[in-house]
Amino acid sequence: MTTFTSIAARLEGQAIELPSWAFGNSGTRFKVFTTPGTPRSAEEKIADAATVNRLTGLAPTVALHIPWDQVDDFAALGRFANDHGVSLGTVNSNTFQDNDYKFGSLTHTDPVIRQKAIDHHFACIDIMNQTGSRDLKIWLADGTNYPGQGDMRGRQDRLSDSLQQIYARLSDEQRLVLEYKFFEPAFYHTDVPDWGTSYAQVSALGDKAMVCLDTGHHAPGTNIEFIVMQLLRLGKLGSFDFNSRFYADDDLIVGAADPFQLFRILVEVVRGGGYGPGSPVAFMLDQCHNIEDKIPGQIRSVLNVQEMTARALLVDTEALTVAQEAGDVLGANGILMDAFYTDVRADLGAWREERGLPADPMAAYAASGYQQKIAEDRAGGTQLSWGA
Ligand code: AOS
Ligand code: ZN
Ligand code: ZN
Repeated sequence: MTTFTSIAARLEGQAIELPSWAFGNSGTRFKVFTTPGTPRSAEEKIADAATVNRLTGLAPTVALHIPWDQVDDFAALGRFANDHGVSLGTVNSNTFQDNDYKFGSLTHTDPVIRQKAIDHHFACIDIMNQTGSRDLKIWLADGTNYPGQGDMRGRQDRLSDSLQQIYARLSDEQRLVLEYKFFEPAFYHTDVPDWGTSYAQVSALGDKAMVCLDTGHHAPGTNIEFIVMQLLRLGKLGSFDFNSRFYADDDLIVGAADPFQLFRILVEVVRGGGYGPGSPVAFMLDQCHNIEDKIPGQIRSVLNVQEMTARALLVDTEALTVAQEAGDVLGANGILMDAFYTDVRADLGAWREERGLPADPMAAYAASGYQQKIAEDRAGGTQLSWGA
């Protein structure tokens, strides 16, 4: 029997990076709704992220997106973050919002446009040098819409060359994580559609290049925990973009659509050494809050990850191994399900209080008056949106 008391210490130090863009307005191609108090600057996004961390103790870093978070002085932005009790984390590049990239970026046939995309990543690395960030995250919108539109092999070769040039700029302390996605905005093929392609590309680069797994970037029904297992086995799982989805890349609150899937993923993370001190796996959120308030949306998200991590740690691994090796199908399944069905919320509330955190961070946020204050204070100016 594994009890909450026996796993409590392992919850210490859990860190889930927040995406700066989660605090801006977002929506679909049909409508972007605005919310009172939405940040008008990178600093205001960081202040909101710091609020999530203050109430949960789970989110010590904020991911930047360039150029959405472009500022004159990134070192000063880093100090601003530190003053608010957080630090700047992963730098996300953007080669999907410029007209030049209509037919590709790091894969483009035109050497001038491809160089522009490479240079953008060099600029991101310069920013990382100022912020002290470890990870450069690359997600590409590159792909085609129609069979025959592009030479998939040539595009893969150019991607490889572009990534090599970017990789060569990294310091020994920095990493490149390459995210895959099987569709959207390209609909026939994308140039990094799956973990295998990302794995092949980053393996050719070297030890500092890893795969980023976004939980919303797979075909429905994909066994994501198998991919987690395999990448950990191969030593190439660098980071997660956590979110949840019902249909496509919905970017909903992690654990909202399918808590059991989140549990299964975290079981494999723990099993494969992807959790705890020294693990190379960075936990990040990649979400948008289109209709719900953004700060409590992020609080709920990190709490969901924490809760499911606790349940994953509760799996009685010794008993599970015995059942597996004995061919006890239902026994083994039952051991896993016992952990999944364990309600850890009261124990986690007490665990937080012991650490000077509110037992219920959602309630604490609602009672804090922060939402009303930002709604009043942030009158005037232009609210930021995903993509701005
Ligand atoms: C896009 O679908 C990817 O999930 C990206 O990681 C991310 O959402 C985008 O770069 C916005 O930051
Ligand atoms: Zn993502
Ligand atoms: Zn996505």
